[in-house]
Amino acid sequence: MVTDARPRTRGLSRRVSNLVLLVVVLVVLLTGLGSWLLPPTDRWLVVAHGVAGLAVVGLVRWKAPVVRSGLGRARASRWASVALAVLVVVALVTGLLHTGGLVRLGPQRTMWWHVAAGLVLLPLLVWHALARRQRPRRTDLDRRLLLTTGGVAALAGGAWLLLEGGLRLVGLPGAGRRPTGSYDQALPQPTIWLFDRVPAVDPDRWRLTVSDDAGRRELSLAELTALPAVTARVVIDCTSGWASEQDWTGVPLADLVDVGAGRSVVVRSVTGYSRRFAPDELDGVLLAHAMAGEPLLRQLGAPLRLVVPDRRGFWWVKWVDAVEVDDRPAWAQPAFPLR
Ligand SMILES: Nc1nc2c(c(=O)[nH]1)N[C@H]1C(S)=C(S)[C@@H](COP(=O)(O)O)O[C@H]1N2
Ligand SMILES: [Mo]
Repeated sequence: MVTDARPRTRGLSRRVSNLVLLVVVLVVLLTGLGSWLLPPTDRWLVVAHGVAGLAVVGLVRWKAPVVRSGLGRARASRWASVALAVLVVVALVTGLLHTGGLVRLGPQRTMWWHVAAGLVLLPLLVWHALARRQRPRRTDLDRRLLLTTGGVAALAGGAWLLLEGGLRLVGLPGAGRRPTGSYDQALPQPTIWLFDRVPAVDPDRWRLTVSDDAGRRELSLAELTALPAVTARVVIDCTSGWASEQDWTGVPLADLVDVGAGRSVVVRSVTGYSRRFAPDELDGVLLAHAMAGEPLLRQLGAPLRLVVPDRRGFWWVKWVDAVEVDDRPAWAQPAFPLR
């Protein structure tokens, strides 16, 4: 055995541990946001998010001395670093509380605070990483780094298993959450993505405008509900941590428009909120006018909303009043709605 190849100290230099922490926090942010882009049956990015989050908890021990000496220096910008640290703690604590089963925290859902902390800390993190830049060196990638980060990853994975097992053992509600981490609710929770508003729609004057190669036509609510309808049991799973399985009744979107190959269909709300779909993404997509056999409630999208199996709630456009086919590709839209 080559004894002198063994690391002399177990820890890493401050510079390297700062870099490792930065990478892990970036992984946490990317897996969190990335999981919103996957079907709600996919678990792996959510698991990776949890494991990476627990790794951050483990890395606090390394960071503590760095924080201590940083606080000692009278830099004005240290308060921005303190704010970053507070936001990281808020994100970790709310993540754990949600995982345990505390779905509401004050005026908002626990997941709302978790996401808000994550989004606000992102620009602070970028600033912090640039202002306190630590240059990586090629020689950083040595055996010690590999062993230490491997150890941290293994510990974080173990902590994740303990946490999940503990939830089941104690019988906390978190044991029954969906692959996305969402909690089942008897009814969909009226949810606004960012800045949208519940509009006032008069169902008598409302029209659905459909435009594709066949031209442009308008349908009244009576005409729409007279079309052959499908009823399907589909789960809506919102990124704010709730889900609800319902029977939705509506007209298959693919029955209403003809989306040729290489084109896409944009589904617009009265409010301006919209989502775009490729022709091969229309399987099971409904323009629903009823839920549980009753016309939609105003806040849940009346008179017409989208039902999108396999997509998170933000794809389920509410208060739809236009469906348009054009030549743009389906990816010609922001990954997430901006309103
Ligand atoms: N026009 C519009 N549609 C929208 C939203 C919105 O803010 N505006 N929010 C989306 C989000 S984030 C979710 S989870 C679902 C929530 O549907 P619900 O309010 O019926 O529960 O609607 C989606 N459709
Ligand atoms: Mo949502």
